[in-house]
Amino acid sequence: MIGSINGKPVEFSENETILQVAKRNGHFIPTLCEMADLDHTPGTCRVCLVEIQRRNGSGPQVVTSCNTPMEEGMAVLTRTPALREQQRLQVELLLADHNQDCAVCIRHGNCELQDVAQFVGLQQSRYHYPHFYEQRTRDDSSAAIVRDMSKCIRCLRCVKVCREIQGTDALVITEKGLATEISIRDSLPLGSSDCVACGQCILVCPVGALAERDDTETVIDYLYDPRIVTVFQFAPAIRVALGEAFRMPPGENVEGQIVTALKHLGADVVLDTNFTADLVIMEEGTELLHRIEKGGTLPMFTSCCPGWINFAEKNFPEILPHISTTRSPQQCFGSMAKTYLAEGMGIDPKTMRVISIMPCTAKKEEAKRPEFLNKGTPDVDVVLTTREFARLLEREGVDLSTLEPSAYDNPWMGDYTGAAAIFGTTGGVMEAALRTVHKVVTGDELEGIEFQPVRGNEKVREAKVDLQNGSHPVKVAVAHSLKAARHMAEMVLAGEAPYHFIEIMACPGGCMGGGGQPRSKKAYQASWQERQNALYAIDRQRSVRQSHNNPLIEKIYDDFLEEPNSHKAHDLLHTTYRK
Ligand code: HC0
Ligand code: SF4
Repeated sequence: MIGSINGKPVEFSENETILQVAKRNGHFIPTLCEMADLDHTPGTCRVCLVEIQRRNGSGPQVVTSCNTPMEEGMAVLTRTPALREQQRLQVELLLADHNQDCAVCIRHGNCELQDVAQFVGLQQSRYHYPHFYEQRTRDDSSAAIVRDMSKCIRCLRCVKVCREIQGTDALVITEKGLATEISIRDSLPLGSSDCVACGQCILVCPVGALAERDDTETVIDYLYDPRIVTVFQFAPAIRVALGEAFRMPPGENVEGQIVTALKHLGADVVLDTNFTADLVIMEEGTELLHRIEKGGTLPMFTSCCPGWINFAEKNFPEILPHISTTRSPQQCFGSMAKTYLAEGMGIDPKTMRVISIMPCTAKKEEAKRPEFLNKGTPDVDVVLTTREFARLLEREGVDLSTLEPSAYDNPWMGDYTGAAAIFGTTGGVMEAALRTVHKVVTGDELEGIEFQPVRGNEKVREAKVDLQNGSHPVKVAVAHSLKAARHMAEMVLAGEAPYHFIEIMACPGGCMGGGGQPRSKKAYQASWQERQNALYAIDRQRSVRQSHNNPLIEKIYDDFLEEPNSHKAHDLLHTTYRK
């Protein structure tokens, strides 16, 4: 089919919207509520206006391009004086009941409403009615996420993600017209609602209405205090995403630059969550084999994703015995730092502050769980998301893209294997575990190392691992997104899940798609593929690719933990769940 945009012929297929055709042909139309890869075109922001003339001569007519289909012979104009005037007025109306505290907003400089205000050339905001937005909710009851409805433009993207991707459905639309607000189901505060703190809604929020709780100030306090020894860890998925916040190509591995940047900020010790990912494989793999051999509760679920743990505790308490008792790598790092590392380096744990950089908002809540307090002190003192870390670096004048990489300066918890690196993608924890379980059961390394059947991006994947002697064929499944997790949990409870081991990651894509990662203005899952490719590339480049072959893992068991699942390991590396 053929039409025209701005006088240029365009080809299109049936059911394509004007916006889709325009984008494909390089005609820019500003949008605020639309999000293509979420299939979200509510038409509520009314910024994507275009002028159309139909083949039958009707028009000109102004329509929203995101939800108007392109038609045979249709002539579309995206830039006319009348349109500019209407778009400008529309943006002014959006700003009229919007809290305009832009200079102190967490989204300052990265806000899509600021972008459209620039696009329409707004030089002053003629209408501003604080009494409309001042009555709206500001909810900071969650340890992970702050909701400020005085900034909400009611694009409904968050409702869509929470309902259709996560199946959590914690957010609802209340009231009508000017009073419309995104609220929490059953009028609960966010912190005590069905919300699991996954942060996926933040990734799609175009403004500062949904954001991570900002803990950068606490980290700066620690860095500036000479009495405090700061120990930093950063997660597998950080190194392949942080560069995006500094205009580097998606998927660029900036691990060495992160070490340099942290040293520049005055960090005392910089180590890697990947080390404790290897440790988790030893503990979780051993636990799985014990459950299989001794008739324990099966299938066993992975336990490292705190969004999943929150979800299971809130929705499926009967399933908690199925979840591995092994703490997440973040928490194992915290407890090892304040015992093993403190002892080894001669640091008083009372003066030590463990600071995590995580792609995840739920990790902030995880660190505050009472189970992870040791004599009232948390094992992990503060968690920054990738976005907060980028802001911290900007505040301190550090441009990551200009730094030379450096190596870890500490022999204790800084080396890791390829198995640990892939924890950051869906399927990675499972693949890492299978590499080790295979060796433990058969005495041989998994042939070819890589286990392709658990790779990919389908929401649920399953595989069978032949452990050669045939006595332990292990059936596994991988699920990502909470909608897929719900499906798995229901299957297990119905006795219909023929698996031994199930990996669950709350965020689509796993941690690389975490709710704390740099967000894109263009798409919900913009640089997934590049991040995932980069994690697999790191794995291929490591000289050691199985957790059990990490010499520092052998050392920590020899010197400190005795053996996987020992009493000491249970005290320091395992946990319980809340019914
Ligand atoms: Fe993940 Fe993790 S892999 S949850 O996705 O297991 O956040 O990157 O740090 O803890 O290692 C997140 C990422 C981690 C943990 C690890 C696990
Ligand atoms: Fe829903 Fe996750 Fe946002 Fe909570 S954090 S409201 S569960 S999308």
